[in-house]
Amino acid sequence: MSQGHTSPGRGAESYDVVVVGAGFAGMYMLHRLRGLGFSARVYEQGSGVGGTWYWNRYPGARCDVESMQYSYSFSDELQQEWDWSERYAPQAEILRYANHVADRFDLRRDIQFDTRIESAVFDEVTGRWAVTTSRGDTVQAQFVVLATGCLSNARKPDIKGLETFKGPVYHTGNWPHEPVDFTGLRVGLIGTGSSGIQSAPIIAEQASHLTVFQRTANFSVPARNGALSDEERGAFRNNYPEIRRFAREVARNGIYTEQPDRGALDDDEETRRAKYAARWERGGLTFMYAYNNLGLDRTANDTAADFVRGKIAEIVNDPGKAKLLQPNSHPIGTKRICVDTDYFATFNRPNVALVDIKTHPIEEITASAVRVAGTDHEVDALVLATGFDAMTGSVARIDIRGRGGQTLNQKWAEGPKTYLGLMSAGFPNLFIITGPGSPSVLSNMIVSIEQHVDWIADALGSLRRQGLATMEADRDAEEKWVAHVNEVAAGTLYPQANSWYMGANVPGKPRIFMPYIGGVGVYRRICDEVAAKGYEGFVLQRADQPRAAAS
Ligand code: N01
Repeated sequence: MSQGHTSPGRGAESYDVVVVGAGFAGMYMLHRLRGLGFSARVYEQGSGVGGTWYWNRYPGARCDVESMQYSYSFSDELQQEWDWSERYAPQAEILRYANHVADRFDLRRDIQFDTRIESAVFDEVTGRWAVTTSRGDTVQAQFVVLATGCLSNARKPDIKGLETFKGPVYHTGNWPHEPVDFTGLRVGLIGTGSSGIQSAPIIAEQASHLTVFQRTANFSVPARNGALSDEERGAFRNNYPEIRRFAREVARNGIYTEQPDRGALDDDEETRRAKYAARWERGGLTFMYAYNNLGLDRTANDTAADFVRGKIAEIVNDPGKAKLLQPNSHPIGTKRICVDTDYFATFNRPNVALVDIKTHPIEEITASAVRVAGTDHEVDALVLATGFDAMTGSVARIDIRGRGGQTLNQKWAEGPKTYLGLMSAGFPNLFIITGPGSPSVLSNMIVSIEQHVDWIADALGSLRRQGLATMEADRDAEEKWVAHVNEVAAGTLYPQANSWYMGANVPGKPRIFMPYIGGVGVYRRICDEVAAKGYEGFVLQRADQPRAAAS
């Protein structure tokens, strides 16, 4: 393996590693690779770092994991010096943090911005990848790491007439970089997932009128956001070693919080309500950690769902609107639970309307209105909070060709297949960070990102020490892992929801539960054991060995 950049010059660059994406995953991957002396180049389609936080600038965008935990742990100096202002930092602050990290670790000199990766083709003779960019350059690399993000491919809905709308149309996942002013405008908002639920209250304050078009009512709990005090920051900073250890090794979802030791049906009604009420008051995602069987047992789940439905009825004055806002189509938590500030109360405002598009789907969008059940809802601007082609969408946009010219899209036509979510058989030296088959979107993403980056960095270092040239998932190991991922998911309530975890939000996408639901601690132990056993389930080869495909 070469060290340092080699052969500069247009069209002739060659690196040890090409990293695709300069979000939190790509930035940390670059930092680790540099530390190991690998030459690396990061390509980023945006004009700056930050990935999802670079694109998702919609009003009200903030993280739903507390910032003291949604932050890198790899540098103690970094986590001690950065001051988060609020419990859940707003998007602009998270983006400032990403830029601070890029500057502090001098990352920018190896990142090429405004450049998409169009294709990556594996050459079985040389054992290297040819990676082509949107600028027409082709670079060579021994390894490719996809740090493309799980929720990066914003999806416009296929609604008749959308292109005929005369006003501006915004997508929450691809928001303009200039401020958008809705003052005096009638705004239509389509979509009531996390993005719609975060943005509705802010848009309602600004616009003259907001119409929310709801297909599926969603469960949401209050964020209880607020300024962080020095004491609160200190409580984390002074205990970071234990908090980070717990998040990595014990918590299922990578978040430090008390773990429930009993099921919902082990308590009587009164105790249960008190526990839910306490969690509701505290706010945040960990509402679902009131009991340990809410994701497993429908009767237990119903108790939490009923509690939230009751809260919606308490908050929303109009009983008709309240009923429409109460989710009934899926167990609570099986679609990503939302965390909001005043979402349900927004429907008490006189300038906010709710339109049910489940019973009567949108017929069409005209030049100035959204037509539902024969009624034209006149709007001046449209906000699409319609989500993403999640987990596989960004990977699918790259033409990736492995052994025998097979494309990754062909291989994944029936659903993504990976070993540990890290590699896919037939695609040597191609790694995916937080890919399908790993805990990924079911966890605090930064915990999972750091785990994957460290594992990949260690693997590359190990290959180099042993003089090995390629690493590839074994097909048997991959099949067993895919079966295990499905089996664990089938034991939960998650597959009951039409969620983006299942690919259900994209017409024609195979319905497979994509992330690994076994928990980040369990998953980390599996990955560590695999590495300790000499990368069991992976085929490792020297450059001079015959390049037989993995069994
Ligand atoms: O997207 P979504 P999102 N016609 O897919 C509706 C993370 N995130 O951007 O449910 C009409 O959840 C769709 O309806 P339905 C977080 O992990 C985090 O909101 O398919 N409606 C749904 O209501 C989150 O889960 C944060 O019936 C259509 C909505 O659009 C993930 O990103 C903030 C439609 C899409 O909801 C995605 O969230 C934001 C159509 N044709 C996002 N197509 C935080 O950290 C779709 N919909 C807080």
